[in-house]
Amino acid sequence: LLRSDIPEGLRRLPGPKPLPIIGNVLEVGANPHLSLTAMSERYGPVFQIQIGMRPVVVLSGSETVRQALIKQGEEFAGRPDLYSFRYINDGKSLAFSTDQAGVWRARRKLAMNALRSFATLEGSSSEYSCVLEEHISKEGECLVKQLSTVMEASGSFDPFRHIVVSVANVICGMCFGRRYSHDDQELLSLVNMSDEFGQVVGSGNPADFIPFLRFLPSRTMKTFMDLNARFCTFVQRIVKEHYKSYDKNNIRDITDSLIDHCEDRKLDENSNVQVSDEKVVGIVNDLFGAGFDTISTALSWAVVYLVAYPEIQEKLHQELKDKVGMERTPRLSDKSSLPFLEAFILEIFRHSSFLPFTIPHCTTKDTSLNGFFIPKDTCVFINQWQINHDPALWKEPSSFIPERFLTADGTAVNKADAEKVVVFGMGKRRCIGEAIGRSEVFLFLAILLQRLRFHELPGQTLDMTPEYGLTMKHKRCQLRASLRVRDQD
Ligand code: HEM
Ligand code: HJJ
Repeated sequence: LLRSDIPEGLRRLPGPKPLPIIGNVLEVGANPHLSLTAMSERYGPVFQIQIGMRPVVVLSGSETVRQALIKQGEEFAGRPDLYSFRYINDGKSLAFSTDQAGVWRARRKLAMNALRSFATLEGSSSEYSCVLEEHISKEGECLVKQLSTVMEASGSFDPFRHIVVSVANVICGMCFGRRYSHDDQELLSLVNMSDEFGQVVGSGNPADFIPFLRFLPSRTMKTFMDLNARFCTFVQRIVKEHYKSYDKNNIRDITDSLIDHCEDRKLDENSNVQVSDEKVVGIVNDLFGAGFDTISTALSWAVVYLVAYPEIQEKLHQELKDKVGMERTPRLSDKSSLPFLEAFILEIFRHSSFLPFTIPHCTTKDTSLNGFFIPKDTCVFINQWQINHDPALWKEPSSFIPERFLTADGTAVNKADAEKVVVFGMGKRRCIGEAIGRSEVFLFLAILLQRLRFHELPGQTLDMTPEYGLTMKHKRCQLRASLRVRDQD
């Protein structure tokens, strides 16, 4: 961009000097959340890097991100056309495609309504406040059994491997009206590859920006493409079965409700169809993918933190024992009486920042931020990790201290502090699964903490270094758990 192209009164974006062809790829490196946070200290909350030949604007700082995504929401609500996004859901993903504003808005509304109505639906008995609670409760109980069975048989377990199946079953219940066994090979082959999914889709993957890299053989890229193909085949088969048994008077799950929306539209002579049936029913791919990947990552981190901080684990169990007791399963309505658990979850979101960047955004028109000019169609990275570790917002940001979220008397979570944590994005593109995500993390954890005590394997040290990606995961590990028996400490 020439200086003369910048409108009067606006400044040119600061940032490191790019090398020819590769731009700043070397400085961004393998951990963009760390390198781009360091750059924000040098260049400020709005700066520009170049990945390959393409400029990317990086936003940090709570105020700047709020200004862009909320106050100037419309201008920052686009998605860039990135190479890897074309393979997700056949290029028809709700979250990753470059749908125009009208199409994206219509699909997002459908997805939100479907999620809301199938989470809050009445459960099968009065024991449960809603089907979401029923699914989590049953899968949570089943996970406790599964972990103790594996402990007896093998003496240790990989927490992610089992958590991901339980979490996938909750979203499968709502989306498809069915669940899978912990040994179902088809489901396992889908949900056990989310590391590769996240690595390819994570902000700053050079292959998204530098075309010649696409021709180099890459195992991760191949796994990513295979995974997306299998994902589509898996969902399409379920959708076909739903079309066959679809009954307008008995809408069983989210898939049925999306099919129903398409059928209704066909009967309506005035309907002005702008979104294809495929794009409507394809929403379920995103719900399923987002529904298992994010929550299983959060819970798996939670278990690793419990093992790393045994005194916190005991305090959490004690809180459950005091407030819920050992005689019944915890419920969603117990949340307000378990402030330490809520603080622990917030601190996991903040400290791990396992979603370091949102999905990349893109400007929808020429705009400006903090006095800097940003042209239309510029790719924008939002650094959530930086906000969650900003010394201007947090005391000792690198220490894991759940108590930082409690009020002085320790009986409640401080709402203002809770709201400073950013993991669901903000504004027009913010997560639509936030309520479900928070409920699942809370209730699964409450059930696990009530019934199990997690330990490290003797002689093994935990590696808590995250592996960079859309969702950052800890390295796979082996842990142990023992059942907590009633009336024992
Ligand atoms: C988008 C976080 C759970 C569905 C997002 C974004 C973030 C996020 C950071 C991107 C926002 C942006 O681009 O600015 C999380 C976290 C979760 C979680 C931390 C759990 C702890 C879920 C669940 C669902 C879901 C359970 C659905 C069942 C979506 C969808 C989008 C999205 C569809 C795309 C929205 C759009 O592009 O308009 N989420 N999410 N998420 N999330 Fe979540
Ligand atoms: C997936 C893991 C997948 C999709 C979508 C279509 C909608 C994580 C953040 C937001 C959620 C955004 C969405 C993710 C959907 C996954 C995820 C995987 C296949 C998919 C920021 O994610 O292993 O496979 O197909």
